[in-house]
Amino acid sequence: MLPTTPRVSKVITVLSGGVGAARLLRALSQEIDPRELVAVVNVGDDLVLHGLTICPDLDTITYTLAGLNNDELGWGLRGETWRVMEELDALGGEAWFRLGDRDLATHLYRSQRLADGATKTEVTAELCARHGVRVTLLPVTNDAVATEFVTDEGRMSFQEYFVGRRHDVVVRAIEVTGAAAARVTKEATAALEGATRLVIAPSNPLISIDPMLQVPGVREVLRARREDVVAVSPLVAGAALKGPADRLLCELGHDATTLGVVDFYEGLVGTWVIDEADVELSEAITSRGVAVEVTTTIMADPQNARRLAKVVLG
Ligand code: FO1
Repeated sequence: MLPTTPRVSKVITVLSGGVGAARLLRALSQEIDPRELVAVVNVGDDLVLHGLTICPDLDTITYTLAGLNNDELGWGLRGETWRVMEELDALGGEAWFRLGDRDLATHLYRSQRLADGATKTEVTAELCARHGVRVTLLPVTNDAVATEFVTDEGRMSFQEYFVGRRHDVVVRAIEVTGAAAARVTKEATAALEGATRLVIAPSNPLISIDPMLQVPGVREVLRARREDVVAVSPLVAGAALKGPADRLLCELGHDATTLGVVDFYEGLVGTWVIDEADVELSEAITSRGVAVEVTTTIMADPQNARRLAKVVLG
């Protein structure tokens, strides 16, 4: 099943990582026809484990839009059971990256379809269709891309750092292997070039959005369409709501504030949406020639999420 460009006149394309993007997409899909929404999704966190291809960001968004997400964990399916992991642990297998019994079906399905010759784009469309997700989800590339960390304790894969070490190790550099040679898919290119508005989700700039910007062609489209690009800051008063964005920004020499994120995306964004807690940064941001909208960016409360969606949609 090939994903088709949505048959609607307006398309909003959202560059997306995991949880923050999933929540924003859910709120946006309550404001507009979900068929008008496309998520171009990071694949730098993807891994092969037990011979299975696992795509955490694609799955987090799919499960969230299908209403099946596990809110407590922030990943995986709600009402999950862990019998396979318990057995695997008892066998002395690799059970540190926990795959729930039901979640495993997604990875089995994807891995078999990939082995059959389907692309990640096609498999994503199939999984979305099965779950009744009407937002179009597009992996940025079908090629292998892996975000890796150069740390004080050696080089680590994404999930070794993120889950294995709970992102509690000093990072010296982030490298996205395969990105320079990866080809952005034709579907993602069409979604980026044809959208009426491009949105950068409040995902981690360094490990969710930048791996996509490193795929040749993506950054260039954003730069050319800067006036149509709206970005939501992932930081509130200098802190990330989830994950290590603030810590990583600091460790890699950026300012761990919304202003630091604005500078990180220099030349790519026309309008910034920032949290009320950061209102005092508005002047500094506009002085960089960028428009600013101030609202609540914390989406835990559905009312706030919808308010944010309205601001993003302008
Ligand atoms: N995150 C964890 O903190 N621990 C896990 O065991 C874990 C398993 C897991 C399985 C499937 C999946 O799609 C995601 C999973 N995550 C887990 C989340 C994931 O590692 C990260 O949150 C993302 O990669 C960061 O966006």
